[in-house]
Amino acid sequence: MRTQVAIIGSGPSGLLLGQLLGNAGIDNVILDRVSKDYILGRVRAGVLEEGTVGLLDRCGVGARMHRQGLPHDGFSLAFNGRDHRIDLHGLTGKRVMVYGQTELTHDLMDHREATGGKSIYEAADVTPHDFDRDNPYVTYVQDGITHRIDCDFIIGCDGYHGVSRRSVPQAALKTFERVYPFGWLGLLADVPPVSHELIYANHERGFGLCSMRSETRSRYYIQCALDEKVEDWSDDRFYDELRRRLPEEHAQRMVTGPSFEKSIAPLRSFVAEPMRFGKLFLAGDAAHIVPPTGAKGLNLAASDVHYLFEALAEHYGEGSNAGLDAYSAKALARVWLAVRFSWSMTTMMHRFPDTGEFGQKIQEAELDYLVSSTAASTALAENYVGLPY
Ligand code: RFL
Ligand code: PHB
Repeated sequence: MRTQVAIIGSGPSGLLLGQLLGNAGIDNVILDRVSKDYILGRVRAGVLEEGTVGLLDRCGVGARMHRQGLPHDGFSLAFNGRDHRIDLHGLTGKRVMVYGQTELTHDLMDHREATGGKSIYEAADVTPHDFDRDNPYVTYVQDGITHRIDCDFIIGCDGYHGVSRRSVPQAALKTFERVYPFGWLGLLADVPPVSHELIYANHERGFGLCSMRSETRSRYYIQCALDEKVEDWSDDRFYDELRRRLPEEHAQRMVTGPSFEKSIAPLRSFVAEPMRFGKLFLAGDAAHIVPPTGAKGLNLAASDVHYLFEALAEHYGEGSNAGLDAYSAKALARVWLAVRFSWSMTTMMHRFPDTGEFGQKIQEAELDYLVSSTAASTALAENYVGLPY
């Protein structure tokens, strides 16, 4: 088989890029090692920046998001028994959209199928070859047979554990990493959210987050130790712990009900530089990971895809490689701003092993300053709604 662009990974980055390329008449194939249903079973991001919303509209897949998504004009920071609203719209003129990654992925998969895009699921041993030469290709195994796809470019959209980044010679790659000494235990339940906006809570027992997927579905998280087992957390134990970390007014109002998903995610900051090796380009989690506290992971994947699509369109449309040559530096500049923001939100909101009483007071003072200074609130809001690209 031959295509112009072979995309490894059918998560949000791969699907978004595939759709933009397809709409522009650039032939592409998406390969994923797991099935569509498996991908749609993962519960992940929930907050989309305006840039991400715009990109989905540009792809032609925004209709259901605009019908069912929840535009949010603000969120709350809770600490010291009270909560304080950050007026995103008032401070920046922008808002965010609460719409689950699962739904967004569903919309992109449906649209790809409807527009005749080629996707190969359950492809084993996907391997990029010869991306340092003129004629790269990808091989994969299906039903015991090895297949080959010749292409102009290979795009690694295969997440943190994917094969693309690992195929690059170690000496050509510099990585930066911070592993946090805790995780997030998340729960999904069909109960009305405790508040109509998100609440990020700092508490001496640890961080808590009240998010949602709709007006009837809540997504809640609590900071937990890395060695915790999901099986040890009954729904009741989870809700009790979350309530203890919230201001009284919210704790009392919380409606509880049986969960249908519960999982623990570790927290990490990670960046691999550069994001291009000859004819192989990395995008999204394949190149960088941020802790979810800033709600930036999926949104960074979208900005990478924006830069890469523009560069590929310029290559095929005008025969210029300027965009492709600039891709890594351009994407990394925005990546590092989001890495900094996610790290700083994580540091300010979580209980670390050495936080202690002094650290707790410092966090509360920082939060106090953030919510009482318009300059500080604006800086927070500007980062949260997404820096321009
Ligand atoms: P994905 O979604 O991981 O998709 C990668 C795809 O590649 C496939 N793959 C392979 N295919 C072929 N061969 C191989 N060897 C392969 N290895 C892997 C996988 O099967 C998969 O289908 O990466 P992508 O597309 O770059 O998207 C990134 C986002 O998924 C991620 O950044 C976000 O989910 C992060 N994130 C959040 N981001 C936000 O912007 N806002 C949020 O509110 C937010 N909340 C979150 C989050 C991530 C979380 N977890 C669980 C990590 C909350 C959580 C709890
Ligand atoms: C979510 O709804 O899953 C979510 C929202 C905000 C975050 C992280 C996760 O910062």
